[in-house]
Amino acid sequence: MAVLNILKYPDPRLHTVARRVDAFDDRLRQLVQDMAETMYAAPGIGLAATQVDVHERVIVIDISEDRSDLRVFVNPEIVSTSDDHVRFEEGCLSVPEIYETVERPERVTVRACDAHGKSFTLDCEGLLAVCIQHEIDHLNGKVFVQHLSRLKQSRIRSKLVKRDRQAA
Ligand code: GNR
Ligand code: NI
Repeated sequence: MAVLNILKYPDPRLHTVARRVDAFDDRLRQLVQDMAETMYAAPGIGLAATQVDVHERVIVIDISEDRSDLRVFVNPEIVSTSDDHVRFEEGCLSVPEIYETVERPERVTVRACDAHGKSFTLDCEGLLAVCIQHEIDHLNGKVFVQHLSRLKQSRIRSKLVKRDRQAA
């Protein structure tokens, strides 16, 4: 088990499009374990492999109060989305201490595999729907700030670069 390093925006590696997983082996299950440990340590409610510089289509999510409901999504696909949209204030472990409102479909149906390659379909709404869409964006190389105006993106980028310089 290991807590992995999380890439921080504007790291260009966050814009890599992840490949599909084709081997449901022990290496994949170790990655899932390490991602779960990293998410719980952060702490966060979700983590995409992209954020730990592994460019494979793997997501972990736990939105439960007591952190006891780990969900694993390998090769997730959104198979349908609601016409209704909702606005939600999002944050991201790769964009520390920045919170901005993003509008997304209110409900999505996701098809994915678990860590053993067994496929399942899940109807998501509320926080789970927000989180799974945020994580699938990461796998497609998209960070949530890319849903904001160019001006807001450049302000966030400057703030994080400046903060990073001061930390160094
Ligand atoms: O921990 C997280 N919280 C969160 C809050 C609102 C909307 C999305 C999220 S996901 C985030 C963890 C993360 O960065 N996942 O990629
Ligand atoms: Ni994120």
